[in-house]
Amino acid sequence: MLEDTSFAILPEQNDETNEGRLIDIGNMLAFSREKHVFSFSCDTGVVKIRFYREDIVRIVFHPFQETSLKTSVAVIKQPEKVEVAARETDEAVTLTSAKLTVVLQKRPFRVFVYDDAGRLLVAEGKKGMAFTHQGHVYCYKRMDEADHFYGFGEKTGFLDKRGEKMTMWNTDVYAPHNPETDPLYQSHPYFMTVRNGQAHGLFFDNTHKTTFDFQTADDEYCFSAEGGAIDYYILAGPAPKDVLEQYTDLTGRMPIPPKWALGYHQSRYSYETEQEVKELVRTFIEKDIPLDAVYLDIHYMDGYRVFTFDRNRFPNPKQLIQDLKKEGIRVVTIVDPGVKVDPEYRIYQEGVRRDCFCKYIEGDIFFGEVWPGKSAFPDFMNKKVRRWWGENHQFYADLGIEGIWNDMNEPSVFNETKTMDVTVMHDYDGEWKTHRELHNVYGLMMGEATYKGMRKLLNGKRPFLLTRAGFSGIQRYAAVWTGDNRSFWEHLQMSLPMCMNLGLSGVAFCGPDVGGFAHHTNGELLTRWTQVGAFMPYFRNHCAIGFRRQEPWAFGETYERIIKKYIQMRYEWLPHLYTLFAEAHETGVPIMRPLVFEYPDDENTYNLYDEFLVGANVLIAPIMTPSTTHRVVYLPKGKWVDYWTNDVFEGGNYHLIHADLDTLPIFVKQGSAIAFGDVKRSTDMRDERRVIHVYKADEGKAAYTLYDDDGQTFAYEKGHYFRMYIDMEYGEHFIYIAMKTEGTYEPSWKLSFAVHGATEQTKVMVNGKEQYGTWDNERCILWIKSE
Ligand code: MIG
Repeated sequence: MLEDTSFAILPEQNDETNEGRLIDIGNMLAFSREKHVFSFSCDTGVVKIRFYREDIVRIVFHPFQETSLKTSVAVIKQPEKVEVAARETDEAVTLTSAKLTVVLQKRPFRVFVYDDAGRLLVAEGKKGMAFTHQGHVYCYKRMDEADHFYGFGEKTGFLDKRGEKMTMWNTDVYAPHNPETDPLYQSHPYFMTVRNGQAHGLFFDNTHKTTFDFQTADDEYCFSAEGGAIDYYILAGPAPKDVLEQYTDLTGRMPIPPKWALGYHQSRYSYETEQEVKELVRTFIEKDIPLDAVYLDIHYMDGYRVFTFDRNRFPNPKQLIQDLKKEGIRVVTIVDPGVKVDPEYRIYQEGVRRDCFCKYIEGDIFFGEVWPGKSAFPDFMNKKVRRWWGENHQFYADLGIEGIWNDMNEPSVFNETKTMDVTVMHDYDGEWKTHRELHNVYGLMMGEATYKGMRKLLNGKRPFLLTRAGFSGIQRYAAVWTGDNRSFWEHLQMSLPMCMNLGLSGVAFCGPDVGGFAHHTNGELLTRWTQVGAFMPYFRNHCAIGFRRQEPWAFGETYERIIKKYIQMRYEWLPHLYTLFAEAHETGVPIMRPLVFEYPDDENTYNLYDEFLVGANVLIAPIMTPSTTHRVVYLPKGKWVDYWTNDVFEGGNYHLIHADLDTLPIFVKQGSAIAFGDVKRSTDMRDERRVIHVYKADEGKAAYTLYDDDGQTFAYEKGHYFRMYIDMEYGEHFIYIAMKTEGTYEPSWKLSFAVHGATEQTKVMVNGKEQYGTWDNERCILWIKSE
């Protein structure tokens, strides 16, 4: 027993003050400038500051080694050359760019950041930067009474994270996902502060386990890490969309996904045989329910060996995949990182021979139990390994597969710590780093390996990648689904703030398992969940082994009819959604937005978690409790049109709304427009029409931009796309529409307009020519053909 040895009187055992004693950074002793880098020597080390843009400044302090300006793999931006004026007084050094002013107080060293209007964005007080001798680093900031906090990636709970304490450490949590369940699969050490209608951002670029504490004190918050440097960026805002643009300039944006990735996807753990998949697809076709992808979970593999097919269960995968593709349906296969230890298995052999697996410092491969049994884990931190892994996807590409699903990539290991030993080493392109430091980016780098590999293999076609784990920057490679939720109403409710905060963290393409993964769903829950899912960026129904089936028809005709209607609506709304995906690709803004994103002046929106916006002007207020046909909807300022009835509601108010089981409450902002396409069985089917639904106001101007392209290649990167700028001008009795197009892509569809809020007499001019529409008396829509 340890107690019986000298261990019992070891100094650390008895020194309670040693653990966690905070050491302040101390005073500034000297300041120097070398071109774009400003250095401040302090009592305990050197702080370096560099502007990345006029509106982005980076601050770094390493208490234990030379302060380096190397970034983590999250950051892809090179700093720009920014004009910065430096001024020194007895008390402080001031650095000023066109957009930001950073004041470095000397005694003690404290950081203050102001925007160009002189507003104090970030301030330090009693505490600033600090550390412990155990290697933990801390950064304290003042918390204003008016501060509200968003982002942090994938977290349970409500929208506003004020009052919360959150940890970033990618973790496989099968159950439960409760309000206090933290962390989950993703780490995004980033947040946005909204204060009195203005926003700024903070990105803490540290891959260790980090903690964000808005709970311990009322007037200060703290972000901290178990190792590494205090290395953070202040993003000036001032609007939420500016913060997103700044943050995704640093960490990257989503490529435009293939259109099929935006359709309805059906999954189950697992569709176990070729026969089962065929029957599934046949049912979708017979019932005329749209479908773009079927997922193959772990049963498709031979003994859970990645890059194999079980030939008993799937005798002819190539044929199957071809046949499905003829129907416009893709197959997405799961790929986990764990490689089965089996000397006769090519991937394992290659991995060992080429030195691709994570190892202990002494050279022994790390083995862990996962689905295949004892397994080794590729070291994705290494470029050669990433290339090797990527190239192996030839196996899938040859079968006609264009979509890959990365699971268990936290990495999850069946042991007490749930992951790889933190002392395992990574060969970070020649530098040795422990898993303790790089754990949180394992999934991100697996994503890079997979995405880049598939992109090469698909000869110009866009791959689709879905991932469970990730870190800041994961949006560059993958869509994110929120892991193992359950078939509870509470989990439907939770999926809204979770996905909205993911969106505010740069992950525009995300969604939960519709219907719930574990536990038994029911018809009503599946129906309500499908209604919401149809308007979330990623739309997949997925269910765990051993639980009640939850395909659209699983609960009888009444539910099936409604579920089908909403899946069809997804396809009708696709042109609008696709336009929003293109916007996210270009500017980093989310597709699914909390109301605070568009209305940061309106405090009613600050913790509004049970409604969301699709783009700027469509508001979704789902029913998320059982046996419920009414709810309160908050509409922000402006006039809002009920999508179903065309009734107009005054914003800045709460309204009691009635919604039967087959109604998802949807409101469209008066004055705005939405592009619709045809209901199709798959996104592969030809587009015949585009209808721009215009929600006419009595006065004013508005604009809508419609984006389109071939939906499957990267030609859009070279200007082969279609963009139409539509300007609307409204008067009581008229509407003027002007259009301009851009890009070389010529769509196959014909354009028309549907004007809501008009009368038969409303005068319509399109590009200066008067149009004579058809009046639809029943729906109160004026239909206008264009050209
Ligand atoms: O521990 O592959 O989150 O979607 O169906 C279970 C089987 C492993 C976890 C994923 C889930 C998937 C399941 N996987």
